[in-house]
Amino acid sequence: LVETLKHPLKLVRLVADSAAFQGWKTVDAGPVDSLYQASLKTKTGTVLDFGEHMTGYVTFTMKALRGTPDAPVRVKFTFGEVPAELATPFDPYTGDLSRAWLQDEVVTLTELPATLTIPRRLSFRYVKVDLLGASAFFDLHLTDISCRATTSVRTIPQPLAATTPPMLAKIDQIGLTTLKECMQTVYEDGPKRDRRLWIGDLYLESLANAVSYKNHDLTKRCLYLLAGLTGDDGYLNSNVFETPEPHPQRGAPFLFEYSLLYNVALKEYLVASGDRETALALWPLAKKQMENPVKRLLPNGLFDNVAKDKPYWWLFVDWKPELDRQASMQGIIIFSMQQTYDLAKLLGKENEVAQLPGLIKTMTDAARKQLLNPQTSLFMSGPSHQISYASQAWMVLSGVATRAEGQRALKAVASTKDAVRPGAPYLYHYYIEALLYCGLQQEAKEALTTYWSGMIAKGADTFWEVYDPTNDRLSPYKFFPVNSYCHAWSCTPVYFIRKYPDVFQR
Ligand code: RAM
Repeated sequence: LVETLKHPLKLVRLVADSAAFQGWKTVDAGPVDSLYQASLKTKTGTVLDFGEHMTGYVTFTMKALRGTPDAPVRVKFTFGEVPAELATPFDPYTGDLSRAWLQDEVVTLTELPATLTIPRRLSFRYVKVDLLGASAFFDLHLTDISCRATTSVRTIPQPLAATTPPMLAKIDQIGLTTLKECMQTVYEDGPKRDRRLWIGDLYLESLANAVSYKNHDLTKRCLYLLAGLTGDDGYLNSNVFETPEPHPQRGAPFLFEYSLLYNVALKEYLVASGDRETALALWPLAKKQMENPVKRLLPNGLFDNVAKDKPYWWLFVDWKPELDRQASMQGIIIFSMQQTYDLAKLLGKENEVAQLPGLIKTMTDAARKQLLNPQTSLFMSGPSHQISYASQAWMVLSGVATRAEGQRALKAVASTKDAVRPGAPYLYHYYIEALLYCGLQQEAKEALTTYWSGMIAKGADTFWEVYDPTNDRLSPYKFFPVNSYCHAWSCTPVYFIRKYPDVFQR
């Protein structure tokens, strides 16, 4: 990891503002020295602004100002990626992920002066300092606070063409920061939460990395880490941890589509790096993942996304509880089979997956026959014939729709009033990719610009895990401060802008 020492740039004040993201903004509140020189008793609640998002270890120094320290001092530091994290009370906690993800750290100092490093790695731009306990017989002040920030990024990506629209250049820059912060010793999903390697996030991060930082070794490391932790059944775990020793999240449900997307990530890695040796070594694992789709293939050629009599598989697609996943899963499976077959061809291994072309045909024909509504040009999903962005995107990316049909479906969904919209940037990525795939270049550029510039307008300096333009407080975890505000899967404008310069750089 590369380490950089960072210091706060200024003090800020939190101001409630219904027009600001999640109801809170910051305004300047003076130089950092005005905190360092004053008694902390008069400054409790002060917020320091480091001016940019960082991931790393925080060290501070506290000293006596007057009198003799005769008692312990207790301080609370609250770290936030966005202002509302500092202003929203964490308790009573209503979220369904661990309360401990929230970055409030209480420290007791038994003697002064003291210099202390908070053991936990933190991810933040802002930090609030609250004095929780001090003696009436002496005064104290914070005299220094800094962050040893880490990342595995060592290169500076190529500049964009001078013709790039300024907003797209800005989106690219924030995307790069987001990616850099998530690139630690693995591709983390978010440096605040969950701080681990998920296949879906790895796939998108490695796409963006391949056209920017080009740290192919990190991609290779992650592919091997996942491979080495495969379950006894030979199928991939959706997410793994590196420390204290590499291990998967045992007992977590099998996330079916992530196991398939591993193959796509491996293929993309081979194409980007030319590292055949790794691709050949991991090929048997990719081949193995291709055993699963047929296990839930119905006689009518559709994937059984309900499979009541079979063990539970998590079908993710997007953070959107109401989304019917039948059509999306059909598309993801076909897409991953095509990509796996392409990988096989690159490695001269087609004969080992000779079943794939036939399966692709069966599943494609079934989708065309049963999911496409020729009257509306839209793909339907599930018993309620649900219309969603997810279904259209995946029917396009899988090649189920012809180019012309794809254009019609993606145009139609945008004007379908009750269509289920994307819930998170993860699905937005596939939606943009689908627009490009079927030749809607201008629409792709507009959709990308509108969505990601929406976050910038709301103050983002890294892109978020969840973003719904109509609901700032949306959270899949029932408590928005626990959302991740620097999230891997949100960095992919970097990939689009750099991969398709003719569309995005002029
Ligand atoms: C969440 C994380 C991660 C994602 C999984 C499915 O825990 O946001 O990025 O891959 O869900």
